Amino acid sequence: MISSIITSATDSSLKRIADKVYNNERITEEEGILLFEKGELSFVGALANYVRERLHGDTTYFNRNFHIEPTNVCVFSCNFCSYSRLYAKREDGWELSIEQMLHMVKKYDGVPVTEVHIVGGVHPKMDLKFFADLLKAIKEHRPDLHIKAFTAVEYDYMFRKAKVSVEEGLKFLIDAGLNSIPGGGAEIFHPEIREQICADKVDGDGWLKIHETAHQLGLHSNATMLYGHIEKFWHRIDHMSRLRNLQDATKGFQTFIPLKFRNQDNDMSHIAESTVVEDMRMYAIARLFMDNFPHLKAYWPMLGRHNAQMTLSFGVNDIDGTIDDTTKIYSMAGSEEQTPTMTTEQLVALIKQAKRKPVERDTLYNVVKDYSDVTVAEEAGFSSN
Ligand code: V47
Ligand code: SF4
Repeated sequence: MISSIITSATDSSLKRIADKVYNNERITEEEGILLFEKGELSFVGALANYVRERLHGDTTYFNRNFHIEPTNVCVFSCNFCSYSRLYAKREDGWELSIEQMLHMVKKYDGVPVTEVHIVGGVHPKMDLKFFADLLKAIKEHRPDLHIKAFTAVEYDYMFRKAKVSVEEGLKFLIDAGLNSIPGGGAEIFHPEIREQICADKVDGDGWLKIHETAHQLGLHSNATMLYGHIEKFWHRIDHMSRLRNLQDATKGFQTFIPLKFRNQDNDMSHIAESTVVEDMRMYAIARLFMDNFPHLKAYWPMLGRHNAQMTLSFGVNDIDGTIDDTTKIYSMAGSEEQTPTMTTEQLVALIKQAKRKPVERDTLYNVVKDYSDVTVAEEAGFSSN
């Protein structure tokens, strides 16, 4: 199969890239850009699928988690954000107390979730101590629950406000119960784009520094990239290259998550969304370029479950979790997933329909349960209509 992909490439540079992928050699930034410019979906898709199967076979991970979004009030004003309400005019804003958030955690008592994902707007009154108290309260109630919390944007603001270094701040939160860091806030690192879409929050170097420090302290983290708006292909490669370089140094990243820009109700609504073909090419090229990232995730609440299912043939080996409708960030940005809920049975059915092997993982990719031989009840299964 792979040899026919290599020989099918008519362009000699593309053939050279296919050879490199086959021989497990790293592709350069120039080659990454060439893939975006010239690599047809069938070509990059087949190569990415080859890499995916070399790394993971048919295994497709998901996890059982739920989200807490402490607030949608935010001091920043990212142009692509449909979710935040400016601190200055807090109409429609919500601000949850520690008691309210603990109540959300308690709703999962007896439910076998393994992770809580906490992320929200940047509220000036929710400070380092508030969040440390929140983590402590959650751990006290449910010590085994993995807390994946706060983006580098939230950390940058809360640490600067508390006048502590990144290292001091992270250590403080680790002591309170923090277990890992999600990948949000990365957007596009290159200043040429960042200044146009999210000028006032932490810059690319600051984002990378926070993840580097977290890795040095023994935490794992994820990385995202917001694509499909005003960026050019080379900005995507620049972004992925910075992540790939940091990963060479720390090996602390687990998963790369390309996030498709959604254009509803934000200041970039005039920009058309990327096509499904472009989305699949994005995933495939990410799989080929990010050779030191063990996992590639499609976040189904944002992409839609049918397209997420398709990504499993284009390099993706993880489709996140059975999250319930506690996350608003994508429904507010125009995702077709207005109430993003999938039961474990539906997720398993979705993965099996794509002829892959569903495996429940915890946040650190330890296997919780292999669902290969579990028969999914038809009426609970995933409908492809
Ligand atoms: O950083 C905001 C994105 C991110 C829009 O680490 C938008 O496991 C598309 O990072 N269109 C936050 N995207 C969410 C996030 C995440 C999600 C799931 C799993 C993990 C993980 C991390 O949401 C933001 C931003 O890039 N976002 N607005 C929009 N209109
Ligand atoms: Fe605030 Fe995050 Fe929205 Fe930017 S993307 S405005 S930092 S909530």
